[in-house]
Amino acid sequence: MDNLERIVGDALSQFSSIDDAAELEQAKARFLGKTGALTELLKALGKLPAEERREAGSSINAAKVKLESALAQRRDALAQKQLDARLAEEALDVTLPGRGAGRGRVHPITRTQDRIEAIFRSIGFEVADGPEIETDWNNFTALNNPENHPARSMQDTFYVENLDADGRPLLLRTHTSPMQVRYARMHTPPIKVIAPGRTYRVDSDATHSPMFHQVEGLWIDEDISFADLKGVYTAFLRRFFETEELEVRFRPSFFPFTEPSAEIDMAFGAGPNKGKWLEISGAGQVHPSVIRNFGLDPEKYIGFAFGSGMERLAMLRYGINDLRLFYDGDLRFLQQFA
Ligand code: 2NL
Repeated sequence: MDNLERIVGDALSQFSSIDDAAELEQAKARFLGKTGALTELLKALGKLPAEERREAGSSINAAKVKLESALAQRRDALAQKQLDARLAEEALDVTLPGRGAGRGRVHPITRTQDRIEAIFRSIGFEVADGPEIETDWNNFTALNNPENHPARSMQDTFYVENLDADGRPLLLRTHTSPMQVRYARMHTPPIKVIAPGRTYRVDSDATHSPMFHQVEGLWIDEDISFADLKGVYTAFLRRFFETEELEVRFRPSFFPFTEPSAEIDMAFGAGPNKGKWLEISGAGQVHPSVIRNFGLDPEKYIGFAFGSGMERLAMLRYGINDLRLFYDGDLRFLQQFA
C-alpha cells in the first residue's frame, strides 16, 4: 500500500501548508471528496482479491480518520489565527488617558454680573432675581410710562402670544425695573436692592442685541438724596474698574420713572481715551407716582434708582470692541476669560 502512504503524506503536507480556510476545503475535496484520492482507493477495494480486501479496507479507513482529524485541527488553527489577527487589528488600549470633557469657563457677562453683585452686596444691597416674562403693569404702568408711550409698541417690545389670567398682555421685560417693582411691593423701607439680568428689546444691529443684560439699583428710605446716588454709584464704578481716580459726572436727562433724572458719565482710560467722557448709566430720584405704585407714601419715602447696561460695563472693563462677540459662541473669544 505504498500508494496510500503517499496520499496520506501529500494530504498532511498540503493541509499544514494551507493558510486559507477556503483553500483548505478544496484540499479536503481532493482527498476525501466524492472523487478524492482516498475515496477512489475505497472504491477500488472491490477489485482486490478477497484475502487482501479486509486489511486494505482497515488501512484506508485508518488513513481517513487520520486525515479528518488533521483537517479539523488545521481548521481550528486557521480560525484561531483569523481571530488573533482581528483582535490585534481592533485592539483598544484601555490604559490610554481619556480625552476628557474639558473644563468650562464662566461667560464674561456672567463674570461681570458676579462682580457687580459682590460689590453691591458689600455696600448693603440685596440681589433680586425674577421673571423675564412680565405683565405690562410691572414693566410700564408702575414705572409711570404713559399708556401711549412708543416703548410700549410692538416695534420696540416683544409681546408673548398668551395673555395673563386677567386677559392682560404679557411681554419680555424691556428692563429689570419690573423686578424692583415686585421687590418694593413685597418689602418695607429701607429698600436697598439691585436687579441684574436678561432684558429684551426689538433692536438688532452692531451695537444692539435683542437680548441684553441690565443691572438696576434702587434705594428707598425716608431721607435718601441725590448725594447718596452720587456716592453709591461713584463707589461702585471705582471698585468695578479698580481705579480710585475714576471721575464721574452727572448730566440732566429725562426718564418717566425718575424726577429729576440724570445720565452718568465717567472719564476713564489712558492714551487717546484719557479724559474722554463715556455714558455709562441712567439714574434719578424715583418719581413720586412710582413710589405710590410701590404701595408707599411719596410724602414719607424718597430714593434713587439707576439702570446700567451690563454689556457696556463688560466691554469697557475688558476692552471688548464688538457687542456681538458676547453671543457668537466663538471659543477663541470666550476662552480668554479664565
Ligand atoms: C437707562 C435708564 C434708568 C431707572 C433706570 C428705575 C427703576 C425703578 C424706579 C425708577 Cl423701579 N427708576 N430705574 C431709573 C433711571 C434710569 O435707566 O437708560 N439705563 C441704561
